[in-house]
Amino acid sequence: MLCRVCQSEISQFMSFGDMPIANGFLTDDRFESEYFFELAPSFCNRCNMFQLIEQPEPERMFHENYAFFSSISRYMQIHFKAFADFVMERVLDGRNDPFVLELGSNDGIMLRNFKDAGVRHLGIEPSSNVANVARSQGIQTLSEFFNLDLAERVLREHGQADAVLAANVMCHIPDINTIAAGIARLLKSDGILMFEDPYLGDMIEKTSYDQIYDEHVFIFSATSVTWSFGQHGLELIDVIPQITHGGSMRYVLAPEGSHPVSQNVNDLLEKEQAQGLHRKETYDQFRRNCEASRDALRSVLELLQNSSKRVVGYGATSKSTTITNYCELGPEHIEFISDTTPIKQGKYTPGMHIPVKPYEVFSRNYPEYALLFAWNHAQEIFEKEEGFKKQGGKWITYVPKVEILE
Ligand code: DWN
Ligand code: ZN
Repeated sequence: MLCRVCQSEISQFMSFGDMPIANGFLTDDRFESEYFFELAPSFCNRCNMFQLIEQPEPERMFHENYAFFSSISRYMQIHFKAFADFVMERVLDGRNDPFVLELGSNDGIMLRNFKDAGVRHLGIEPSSNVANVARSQGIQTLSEFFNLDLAERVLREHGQADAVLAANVMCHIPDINTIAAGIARLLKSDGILMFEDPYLGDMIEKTSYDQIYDEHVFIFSATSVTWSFGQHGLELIDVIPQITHGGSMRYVLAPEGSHPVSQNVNDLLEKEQAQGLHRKETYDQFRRNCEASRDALRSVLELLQNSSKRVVGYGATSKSTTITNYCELGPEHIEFISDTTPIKQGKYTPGMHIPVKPYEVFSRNYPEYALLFAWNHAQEIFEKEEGFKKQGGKWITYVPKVEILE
């Protein structure tokens, strides 16, 4: 297998085994024909990109029934308002009739802030159901996959972009060279590319291996972003850590030489060296950490199962598909998973087929334990689940370590 960035020979350093589509929540008549692939990560010694060996076809993951709606979290709405404000202040301020392009704009959670401010904008969102939500709110959205042809069309119809944005999107696109070339073509000579994604340093530090699933073909670091986008004349000029999704990084890039490079970039590159993100041994240790985490979580749930305790999952996240399948947790361990997303409710989780039920089923009859699959939203969830705790309910978490919270 060749690295998706630099075409060096790469091989997997571990396997999570056969995995279904992470967001492929399904009805029971689909169990027989469910699709599986081998989820196996790899690390390129040359360009330092952490990547999946195999990724299913994009159409299997992003389609008219895409199950994740960004606006489901109140905190994420606040986060994206702040992201948009940051772009308006740092990039758009003082520019004449600026144009903002967002890749993977989902239900318009970020672009709605530009729309409200009267800024020219366009979202590219291949999953048509979430794109339709954005359109219904007057947010300009095209429901297509981004590629060089589309970049040319956007250029013809809207002109060059002052800012190209992406949040939790860039790490989903396997053909990173085409994307980077397309963005380089679209950006004004003083334009800015900003994207944020789960950060490799956080994932390694916290053993949050549930960031690894079909959609996340890459887990970026400052080192790998410098390499991959540098090939296309885009320079990393700033990095800003984010607490979202359990530890993310916002990367700010610009046409080479057009902007000063912040000291933050060098500091983070040095930190990544010190953390050993370039060393094979780091990933061997990560594999051992994943195995230990899996064994610990299984033990806790088997113990609770043997003492007939009620355990319910909280948040049918994409991430939970990696956890339940890798740890082999099924309905015998987890009665159901509570989730507020209507399209997931009444269905079963991919692979392990745990029922997904509306939140009210959880709150009407609290279980003794709730396994927090949406651990990245812990603060928001703990705030609204005082009632569960008051009734003696206990949370089980597994990031950064498996524990029952007292
Ligand atoms: O990168 C991606 C991120 C941004 O979103 C995508 N590949 C897919 C998705 O990943 P995820 O499914 O792991 O994201 P979340 O935000 O951790 O999912 C939270 C899930 O939990 C949603 O299904 C909604 C649900 N939820 C809930 O039931 N009650 C969430 C909150 C905050 C709640 O209070
Ligand atoms: Zn490489």
